[in-house]
Amino acid sequence: MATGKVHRLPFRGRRMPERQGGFTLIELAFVLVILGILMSMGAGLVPLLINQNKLNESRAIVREAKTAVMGYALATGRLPWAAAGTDGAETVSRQRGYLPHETLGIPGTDSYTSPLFYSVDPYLATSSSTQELKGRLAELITGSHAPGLFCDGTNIRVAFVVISPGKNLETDAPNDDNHNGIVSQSGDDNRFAKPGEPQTSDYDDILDAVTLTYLHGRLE
Ligand SMILES: [Ca+2]
Ligand SMILES: [Ca+2]
Repeated sequence: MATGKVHRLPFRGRRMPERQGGFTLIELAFVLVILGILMSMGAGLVPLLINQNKLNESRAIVREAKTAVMGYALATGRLPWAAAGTDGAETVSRQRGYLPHETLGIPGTDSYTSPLFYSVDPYLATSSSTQELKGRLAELITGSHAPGLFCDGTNIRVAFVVISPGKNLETDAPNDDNHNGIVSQSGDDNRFAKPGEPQTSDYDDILDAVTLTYLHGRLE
């Protein structure tokens, strides 16, 4: 009996450290499977994060362009016309086209390197003082002068809109009515999407606008 105990103790003493210090093949396989799952989840997240980042960046660019147009109105007493070309030079009498970024002194492209687009109510591009601009806004608000620019059908009367074509690199309906991928003077009308319209497979434009009442409230 005594010799049996003597033999067992050293045997246990040898095996215990081996089991604590290493992994079995099953444990290793399990860890590798978990790692594989985590890595595939991470790889799937990267494009999603890049997409979201680009979307947020273009939203910020559009918002900054809107602020620059507001600044232009406060400084000059009128809104700029749209630009006929991507150089961004304001083109007199052009209601729809590219953002007049050169006139505003800001970049004219979004995070996808597409040009930004712009449309203005023409009645607000020919005033010559902030007082006159405010008076014209009041006329458009009361309807004594017919408004010339709308969002969400004709529900929202706006002073101007700024648009990024978004991820598909083309402006979508209702911003682009003739489906040529851009907002232009002919072929497109004065009705645009509601600001912040949800992104879908058919519509991924990023549009921001300033309403008549908001701009009226900002003027002295
Ligand atoms: Ca339209
Ligand atoms: Ca688009």
